[in-house]
Amino acid sequence: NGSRPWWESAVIYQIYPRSFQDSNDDGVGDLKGISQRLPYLVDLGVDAIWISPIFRSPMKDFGYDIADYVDIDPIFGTMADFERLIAQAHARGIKVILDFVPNHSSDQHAWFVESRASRNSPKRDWYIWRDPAPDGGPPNNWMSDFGGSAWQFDPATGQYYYHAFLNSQPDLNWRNPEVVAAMQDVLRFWMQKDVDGFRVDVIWHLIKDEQCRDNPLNPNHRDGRPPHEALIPLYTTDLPEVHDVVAMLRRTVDEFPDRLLIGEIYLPVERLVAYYGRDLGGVHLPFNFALLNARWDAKHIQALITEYEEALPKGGWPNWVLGNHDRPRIASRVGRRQAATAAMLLLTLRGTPTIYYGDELGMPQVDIPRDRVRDPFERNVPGIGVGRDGARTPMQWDASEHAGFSRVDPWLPLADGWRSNNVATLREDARSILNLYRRLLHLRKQTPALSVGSYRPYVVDEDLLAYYREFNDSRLLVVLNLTDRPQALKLEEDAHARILVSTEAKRDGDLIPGTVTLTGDEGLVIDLPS
Ligand code: TEU
Repeated sequence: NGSRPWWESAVIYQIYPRSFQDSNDDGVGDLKGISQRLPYLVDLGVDAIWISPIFRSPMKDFGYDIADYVDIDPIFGTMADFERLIAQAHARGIKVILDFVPNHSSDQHAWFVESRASRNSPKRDWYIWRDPAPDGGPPNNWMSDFGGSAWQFDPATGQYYYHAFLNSQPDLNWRNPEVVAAMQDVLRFWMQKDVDGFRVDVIWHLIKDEQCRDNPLNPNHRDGRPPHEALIPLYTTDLPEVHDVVAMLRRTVDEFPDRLLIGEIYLPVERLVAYYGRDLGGVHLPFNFALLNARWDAKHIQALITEYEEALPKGGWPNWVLGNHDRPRIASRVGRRQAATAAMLLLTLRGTPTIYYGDELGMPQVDIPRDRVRDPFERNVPGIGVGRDGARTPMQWDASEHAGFSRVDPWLPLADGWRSNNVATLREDARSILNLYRRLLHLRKQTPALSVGSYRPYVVDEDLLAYYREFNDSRLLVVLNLTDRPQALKLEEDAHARILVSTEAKRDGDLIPGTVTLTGDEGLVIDLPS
């Protein structure tokens, strides 16, 4: 697919760096550890890694609170370690995508230290400062995603500053051209080091209402209700002007060849697709989170796929995710048996898939003991669903002490079952979910119909999810049984079709007469005669 950009046929793999591989026995993953595991990623068959933040940070939000955008935090290693990692990844044909967090910095960033020093500081307007309300309280009713008011009073200068997340994550003022210019230079700094792209954190938050008007949708802001009960914030996300900023970020990335821009955007699909931008001048891939909260039901998922495919702008390239470091793991959302069928869904839908590390092992969501909780989100807003730590437990490499992740007690506990559920053990089991990921990833590499082919639903009935993937004269039919009961499927053609991949490997290569039956929770990729 020479004419296509690399990221259309690529499979991206999200690495949470603290939890992937510890190489210096401090219980926390690091860059050298990722380098050590590149052979695993090549064997698995992924094309790119997206690494969550590795920059200098007080780690109040584990790296999403950045104190220096152009330096590596010592807990992950040195800039030399990073330069070695990117050279070794490129030598193995793996692209490297970094996490860009432009919406807010750490309160320990030199920019904020200077901004808060005085009302007349040259950097005062790099952040969002407002006078107290007449009653001395916060300027308005905006809420933080981590609970409570989004305004922090600063006694030294008698004003409040806005923070969409922790009060140690002050929001930058993206209406200020100096902020824009400084952040463009951050992108150039990393692209000059051959970084292949960026996943932009909370890109839909970048522009806030300048009048700081109260959010009428949530008049009881001071009752401290969790943000998730609050309605979509009216004045702090998805403002029309944000698309000008997105287009500017894209122009900056386009100064370098073949670089990818991914946007983290939690919005309904009709607002999500606006981030492809006018004339596709926005982000290449606005993350599609539709499957994060999906019910495991064929009709529902078919509706999500149809809604998304129909909403895409002409030429907009789709993408899908099953999980990330902020959401409960897929294996616990749909159940371990269905996790294999979910993997086949992710890796056979049209568009670029992003695998969350550990999901290829079917790692479960872990219920972290209260005394081991690390995530501020869990602590600040207890009882909101499940905390995020449970989806960030150490990667399980083998059955040795600490699962081969570290030689000391890791920063978070290992998931239950790690002694049998790890790379070394599953790699030896032809029917394991790890080998299903591997077989599908390698099938994608040799089957354009799967990686860049077209999508067309094969409407059968409501318990089977079935769709065509076609490219030139290659025609595949993907059939997923989302129920735990056997289901039969009559193929349109009577001619012989062949099973390329089944979720349990036991039927790979079988010829199908004309009707195929699927056991409960089974998935098949079928090669149809052209
Ligand atoms: O998350 C953005 C986001 O939507 C969060 O508000 C999410 O809803 C929250 O984590 C609760 O699930 C990004 C990062 O992915 C997240 O890890 C950071 O904590 C957050 O931004 C602030 O940078």
